[in-house]
Amino acid sequence: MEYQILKTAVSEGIATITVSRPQALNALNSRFFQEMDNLLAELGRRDDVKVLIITGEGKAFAAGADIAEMVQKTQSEGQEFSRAGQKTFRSLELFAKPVIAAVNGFALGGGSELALACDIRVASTKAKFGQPEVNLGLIPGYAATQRLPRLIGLGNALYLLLTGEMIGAEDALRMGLVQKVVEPDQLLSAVTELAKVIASKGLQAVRLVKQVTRRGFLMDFEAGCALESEMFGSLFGNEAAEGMRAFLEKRPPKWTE
Ligand code: CO8
Repeated sequence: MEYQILKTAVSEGIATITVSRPQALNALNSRFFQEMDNLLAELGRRDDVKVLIITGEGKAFAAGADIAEMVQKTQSEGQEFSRAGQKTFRSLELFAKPVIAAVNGFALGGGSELALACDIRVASTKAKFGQPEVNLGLIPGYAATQRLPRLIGLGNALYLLLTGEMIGAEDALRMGLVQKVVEPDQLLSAVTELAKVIASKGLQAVRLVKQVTRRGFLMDFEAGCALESEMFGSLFGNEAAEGMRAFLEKRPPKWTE
């Protein structure tokens, strides 16, 4: 597939995807979702990609779903547009490798929902977050009503969803919406460093941390613990043997790719 909106660079095990439609503040249209589906399938198959970074070109991460495309939709088309986007963001959430959002600017509506589907969010001091759907007579359609309360608590989520207020990076940090805030010119280097730290760990362990934590979060406690024990056990005689042996031999581990 020829990518018109998503630019990808892969280096040292880290793939950086840049949403590049700056003239529309990276508003998410149907083409974006087609490209993202395709790209996730491609990058998922590549052993040389261990961590994914998603960022935006220009002054936005993504300023929402494309209002110009949505305005003409009927009820059933609106529902379908929502479902298709939810499916893409769910694939991102379940992507086998960790995904970090490097939020460079506006992350509004669907753009905020894109960040919410990532595993970790790092924001530039210039980032702005919000769920302005109510300003348009809409509600979120890419699962912010579901992910936001799970991530930042019901009170904070309802505050953002009901007011449509745009908040800055420091407020987002206080609410737990982002994990770190850095200066704009340091955003990509800081996120790349973070990605490198993760990429240096045991590959299977990293994948299982994501899988067990995400799946377990939606299970009851006992079922989640049972899943953890099963996956914990699966690493023995495997990657964990090398990791523990390396510790005892006082040397860095040599992970198999
Ligand atoms: N969709 C389409 N075009 C957009 C969008 C968008 N979401 N956001 C910005 N643009 C366009 C503008 O129309 C403008 O285009 P043009 O130059 O052709 O006039 C260009 O980008 C630049 O934007 P502005 O001139 O407005 O830039 P400002 O710096 O003045 O303002 C803002 C920046 C504050 C971010 C402003 O652009 C804005 O408020 N944008 C809309 C934000 C918004 O409401 N987002 C939520 C959209 S709804 C949504 O995401 C629902 C998701 C679920 C959908 C489920 C499917 C049904």
